[in-house]
Amino acid sequence: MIANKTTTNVPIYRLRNIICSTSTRMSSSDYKHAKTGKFTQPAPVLENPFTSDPILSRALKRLIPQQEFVKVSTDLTKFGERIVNEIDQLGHEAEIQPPQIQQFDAWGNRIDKLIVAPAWNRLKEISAEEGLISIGYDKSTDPEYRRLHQMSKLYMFHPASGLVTCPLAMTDGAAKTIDELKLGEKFPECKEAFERLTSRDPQNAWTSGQWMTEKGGGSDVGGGTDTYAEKVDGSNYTLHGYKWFSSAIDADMSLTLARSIENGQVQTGSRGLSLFYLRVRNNGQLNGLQMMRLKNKLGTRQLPTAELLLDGVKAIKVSEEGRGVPSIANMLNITRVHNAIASVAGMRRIVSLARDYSTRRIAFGNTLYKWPLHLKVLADLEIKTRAGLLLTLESTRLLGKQEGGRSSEQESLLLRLITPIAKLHTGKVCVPAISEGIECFGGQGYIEDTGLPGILRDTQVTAIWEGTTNVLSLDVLRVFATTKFAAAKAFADRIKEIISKAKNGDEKLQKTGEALENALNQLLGTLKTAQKSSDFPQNLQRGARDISMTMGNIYSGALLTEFAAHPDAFDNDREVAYRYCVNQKLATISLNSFDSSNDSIDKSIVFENYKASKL
Ligand code: MFK
Repeated sequence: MIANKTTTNVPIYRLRNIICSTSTRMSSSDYKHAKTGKFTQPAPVLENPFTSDPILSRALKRLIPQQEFVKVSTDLTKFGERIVNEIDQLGHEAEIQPPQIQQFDAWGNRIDKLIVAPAWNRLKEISAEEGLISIGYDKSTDPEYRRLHQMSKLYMFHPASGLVTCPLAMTDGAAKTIDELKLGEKFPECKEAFERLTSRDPQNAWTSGQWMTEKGGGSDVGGGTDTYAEKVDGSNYTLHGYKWFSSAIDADMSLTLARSIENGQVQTGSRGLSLFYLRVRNNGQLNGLQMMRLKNKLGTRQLPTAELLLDGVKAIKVSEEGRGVPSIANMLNITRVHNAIASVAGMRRIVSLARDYSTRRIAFGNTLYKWPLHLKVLADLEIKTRAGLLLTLESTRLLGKQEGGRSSEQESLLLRLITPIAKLHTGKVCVPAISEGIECFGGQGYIEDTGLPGILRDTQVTAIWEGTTNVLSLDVLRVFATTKFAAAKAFADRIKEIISKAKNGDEKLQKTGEALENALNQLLGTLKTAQKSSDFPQNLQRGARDISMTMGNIYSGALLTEFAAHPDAFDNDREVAYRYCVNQKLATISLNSFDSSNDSIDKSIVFENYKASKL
């Protein structure tokens, strides 16, 4: 605590307690320690990510029936110990031994040998053993709850996984696509693939790639895909093209998009794309592709991401002609949930380490956590992390309900809407939050071998991967349009249901509910007015991000409120919900968001002092 300012005359900006200013006797044996190096700092200690998480276990207990919960919680506790004692070290080893490609042998033969860290391979084996994909498809468990089990496990695993969670996301997405489109019934290759993608046997298990991105377009897939498919016979094709960002190229198979050539013609745009299944290797040899180079990335350096030349890849067309984008959307909607998990998991990791460090590090005569200024930063981070976790668990809950065949119409609409919102909101919030968390370690946060900078580097991608914030905001508008705003109504109904729970609570909870209600009214009112504008629906595009972020804020705040309104809630839960909803502006939307007269002003601001002749 800051010492009594009036009696000690310590200025307000000085943290040191006056007691520390007294002189201390030093013997020569004390200061000679300098020569033998007593200069160490306390390192933060990783705790079991399940048992040390303030809300995960309590949240799952409310979402999963008792009998299932006991099994899930036993598995997660055990897995948490394995993370601390084994997996985290492997993740670190994967980080410091990034992958390489050896393209030629000594004699000039093209070999394209991918070299990955032994730890990377071990982490993939552990993923299979632990059922990180298979849990989501395990027919012996209740389908409604297995996604909650799986995603909680991935949330714990992600920060320790050396980014093996990336291929796991794509593997899950591929399994889901095969399952959803019943590809196993049509193609024996896909039946085998599904069994292997969801296998717990490391010797048998496969991972999948998701090759969508080309030089012409990461976001604009329809406009930018220049991979062509030449028919061999039936559904068999050869693919010719160049994939610009292909994550985890040590995959066994991939799903990809290409344009079929029919009578020497191809159809341009999104409607010309079909979905193809391919094996990366046939009989140990690369299947008509070359690894051109590994990407030199800001982060995720553990992950072998490459440019691939597809030069006669044997592939099977698994979608109807021209239905590639809606088919691969099955994959996207799963990998986007994984992406949200990764964003929140990164936040949880840094908050957990910063919390521990604050009990060990002494500065200005006190352990860090005793300084209110530091504690407040940690509390703010903790609140954001809880909000992100609940939002992600909500999308997981809804996914489980749908897969279990128990979704109401409202819940199906909500799932479609919350998937892009959870992805974009957590992806956007986690970067500054993790940056703040890094700062909690002072200079040590900037030192590579503490392992801390990697957390920040690896998180920046979650705002970009699987669709940038703007692309995901446009997906929210796509959901509005395709459901004729029924999804927006489902959202409003869900929030109102939570607000009514808050109204029955104590004074703090009531105020929290009022803040939510005000924000919801502002969102709905603004949307309604925007719909009456003569340039509707084009005007919505300008405000897409404000709409999506506002919805993310409101949904997160509502979920914290619902958590706090539960009969078993703690005082802290009510305080957290209150602070999230009352102490910040949830609705960042206004009519200004949609006003197209701002376009020319934006342009003028952005391009001031720029070579105007270029525009
Ligand atoms: C640890 C975490 C790891 C995370 C994963 C790591 C791996 C990362 C690897 C990658 O980053 S892979 C690259 C990811 N790329 C993207 O996410 C692409 C981003 N761009 C988009 O999402 C665009 O919005 C999109 C390509 C989908 C736009 O395509 P279109 O064809 O211009 O959209 P259009 O015409 O609106 O929709 C075509 C059809 O698809 C429509 O169906 P119908 O034809 O039946 O009407 C849409 O309704 C449907 N659709 C589009 N998005 C959908 C969807 N359906 C369901 N869900 C969606 N999300």
